[in-house]
Amino acid sequence: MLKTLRLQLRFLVPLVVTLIVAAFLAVPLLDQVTLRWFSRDLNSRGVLVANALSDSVSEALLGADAGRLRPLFDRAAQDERLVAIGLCDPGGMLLQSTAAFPGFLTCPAALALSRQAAPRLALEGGAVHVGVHDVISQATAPQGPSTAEESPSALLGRLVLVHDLSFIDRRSQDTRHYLIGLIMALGLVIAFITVVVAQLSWRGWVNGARALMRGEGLLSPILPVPELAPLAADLRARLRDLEDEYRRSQGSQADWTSDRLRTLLRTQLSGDQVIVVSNREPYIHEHGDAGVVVKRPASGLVTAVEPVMRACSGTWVAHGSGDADREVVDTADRVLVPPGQDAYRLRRIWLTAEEEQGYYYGFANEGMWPLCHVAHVRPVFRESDWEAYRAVNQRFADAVVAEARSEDPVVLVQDYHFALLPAMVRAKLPHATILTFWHIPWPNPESFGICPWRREILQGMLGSTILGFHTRFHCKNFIETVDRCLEARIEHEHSTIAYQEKETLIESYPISIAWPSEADKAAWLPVDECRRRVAERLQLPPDACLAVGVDRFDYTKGILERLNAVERLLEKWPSWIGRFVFVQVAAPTRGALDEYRTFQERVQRLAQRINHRFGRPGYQPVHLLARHHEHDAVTEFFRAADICVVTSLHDGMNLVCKEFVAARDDLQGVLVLSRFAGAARELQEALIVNPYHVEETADALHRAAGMPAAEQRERMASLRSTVREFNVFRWAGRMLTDAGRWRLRERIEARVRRFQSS
Ligand code: ADQ
Repeated sequence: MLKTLRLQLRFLVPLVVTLIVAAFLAVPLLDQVTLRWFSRDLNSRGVLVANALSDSVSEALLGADAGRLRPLFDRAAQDERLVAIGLCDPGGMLLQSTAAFPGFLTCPAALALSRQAAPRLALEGGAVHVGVHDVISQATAPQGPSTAEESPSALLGRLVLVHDLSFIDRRSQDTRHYLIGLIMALGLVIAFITVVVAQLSWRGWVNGARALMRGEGLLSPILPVPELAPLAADLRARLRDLEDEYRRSQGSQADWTSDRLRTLLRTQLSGDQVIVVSNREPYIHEHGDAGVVVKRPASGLVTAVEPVMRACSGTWVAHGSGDADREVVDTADRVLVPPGQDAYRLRRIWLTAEEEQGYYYGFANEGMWPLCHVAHVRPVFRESDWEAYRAVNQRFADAVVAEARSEDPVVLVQDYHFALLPAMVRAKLPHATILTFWHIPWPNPESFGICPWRREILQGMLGSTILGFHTRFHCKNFIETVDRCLEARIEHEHSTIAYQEKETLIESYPISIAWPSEADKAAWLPVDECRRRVAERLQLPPDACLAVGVDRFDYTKGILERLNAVERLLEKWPSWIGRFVFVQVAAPTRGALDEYRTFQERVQRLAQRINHRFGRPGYQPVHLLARHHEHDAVTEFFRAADICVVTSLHDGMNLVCKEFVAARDDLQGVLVLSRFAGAARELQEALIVNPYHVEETADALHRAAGMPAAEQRERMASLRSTVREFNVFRWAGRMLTDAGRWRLRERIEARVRRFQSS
C-alpha cells in the first residue's frame, strides 16, 4: 500500500501544484473580466439615466439655471446603485452636483477616467464607477459616453454619473470563492480518481505480472491484460536463459537434506501431487515363519526413490510381487508404508504370470536390459513380449491416471520397464509434469538401432516433460539416437527435443543415496565389532585382508571379472594366499531367466575353482553368499571390509560404492571402482579400473590391500564429502526444481498463447 502511495504521489504532487498555479492565474483574470462586464453594464445604465435626465438638463442649461437641477439629481441619486451625479459645462467646470459627489473629482479627471476600459475610482466607502455622458442640444442626445470631439458645437454640458461598485467587489469575491472551491473540488475528484485508477492498474499490473510469473491467468484468467503481452515474451525468453544459467550453476552450493527437499516441494510445487511409478515395490509383504513379514528389495532404484517419497508423502504405483501383498491392501489395492510410519501410499498393480513373463522377464530384462548395457549379452526381442510390455505399460498408465487428484500431477516414472508409459499418461493428462528417470545406461545409436520397436520406445519416452539419465554421456547417446530414428527438432544448446509439438528436456541427474543420519550412525556397531562378527561368522584368519562385493546377482556387475582378478592376485602375489579373502554378497535376481541362471552357475563354478586352487584348511579365499541380506547386514559387511570391489561392466550409476563410502565414518577402507560405472565420474579418489583388464584389476586389489592408513584416510575423507554433498535429495531436488521451473514455463507459454490468440 505504501509503495503504491509513493507512486501515486508522483502524480498527485504535480497535479496539486498545477491547480494552485491555475487558481492564482485565474482569479485576477476573472476579476478583470467581471469588472469589464459590469463597467459595460453600468455604462448602458448610465446612458439610460442620462437620457432620462437629458431634457431637464438641456432646459436648465439653456436657461442658465443649473440650480434647479439639484432636487432632480437628488431624486435620481436615490437609486441604490447611483452614488452621485454631477453636471459639468463644456469647459470642464462643475456646475451642479449631489452631496455625495467626490469633492476631488474634477470634470476633466472624470472625463479621462470614463474613457478607460474599466473606469474605476477608489473612494473611502468603496470603489465607484465613473461615467460621463454628453448633454447635446439635438433632440436625440445624449447617446453614450462623451463624443464631444466629434461635434463640439452641439455640446451643452456633461453629466457625470458615479455608480457604486462595491457590489461588484462582493460579487467577484463570491465568484472567486466559488472558483477556488471549484478548483479544489476538481483537484480532489481528479486526485481521488487518479489514486483509485493507479491503485487498480498497479494491482492489476502487479497481479498480472505475478500471474505471468506463475504462468497463470490474472484476476480472471480468461481476460488477458494486453499491456503485458510484450512483457510476456520477454519474460519467457529471460526465464529460459535463467533456466540454463541455473542448470549450469548447479554446483556445490547448499547441502541437500530431506527437509530442504520437503521445503522445495512445498514452495516450488506448492503441494502438487507426486506419483511415482516403478516396477519394483519399495516394500514386499511375504509369508514367513512368524506370519506376514515386510521386506525391502535389493534395488538401487528403491534405495534412491524411497527417501524422496518419505519426504513428499505421495503415491507409489508398483507391481505387487509379494505372496502376502494382497492380504494387506485395502479395497483399492492401497497400503500405507513404511509399516508403522505410514509416510506415503503404495498402490499395488497385480500382474498375471503371463504378463510378468512377457513384460518383465521378456521384453524388459531379456530385451531392454542387455540392449542398454553393453555387456556382451545378446538382447532377445519377441513379438509376444512386446505386446505384453505395451499392455502392462497401459495398465500402469491407467492406474496413474486413476490415482491423479488433479489434471497436472507430477509423475515420476522409473526406469526401462516403462518406456511407453510417459506418452500414455500424457494422452490422458496433457498437463501432467512427467519426469522419467532412466536408471540404466543409454547405449550409442548403433547398439540401440537393433531394437525392432526403437521408434515406439523413443516416442513413448518423449511423452516425458523431463527425461533424466545419470550422466551427460547417456544424455548425448539418447539425443543422438533420437536424431537417427525420429523426425524431431533437437536444440543442443538447451538440451531439449521437440517432437510432435511437445518439448522434452534431456538432463543428467546423478543419482545417489541418503547420507546416513545421526540416528542411523548411532545404530551402527563399531568397525572393530563388525569385523569381529564377520570374521567369526565366516571363520576368517585373524590377519585377513577382507575385500567385499555387494551386488544383485547380475551379469552386468562384473562378478566373474572380479573373481578372475582375485585369482590373478593370488597367483601374482602368493604372499596374499592365506590372508586375502573375498566375500561376494549376491542378491538373487531374475533367476527365471536362462541367461541369469547360467551366469550364476558360472560364478559359482569359478568361486569353487579359486577356493580349490588356493584354499587350505582354515582358509577359504572366496565366500559366495548368494542370498538377500537386510540393509543392516550389508552395512556390517561394508564396515568390516578393507576393500570394496565394484567392477560393473556397464552401470548407470552404482549405489553400492556410495553406500560403502557412507558406511566408513572411520575414514578407512579402499574402493576399487569400475570406470564403466556412472559413479566413476564422481568418485575420482577410488582406485579406478577397467574390469575387462584382469591384470589391472588384480594390481588395484594388491595396491588397495597394501595401502597405508594415511592414504586411505585422505581418499576416504574426500570420497565422503562428495557423497555427502551429492546425495539423493540433491538428485531429486534438482529434478523437481527443474520440473517446477518447467511447469512455470508451460503456464507462461499457455498464457502467451492466449495473448497471441486474443
Ligand atoms: P541396481 O542395478 O540395482 O540399480 P545398484 O545401484 O548398485 O544397482 O543398487 C543395488 C542396491 O541393492 C544397493 O542399495 C545395494 O545395497 C542393494 N543390494 C545389492 N545386493 C544386495 C544384497 N545381496 N542384499 C541386500 N541388498 C543388496 C539400478 C542401476 C544402477 C543405478 C541404480 C539406481 O543398474 O546403475 O545406480 O539403479 O539408479
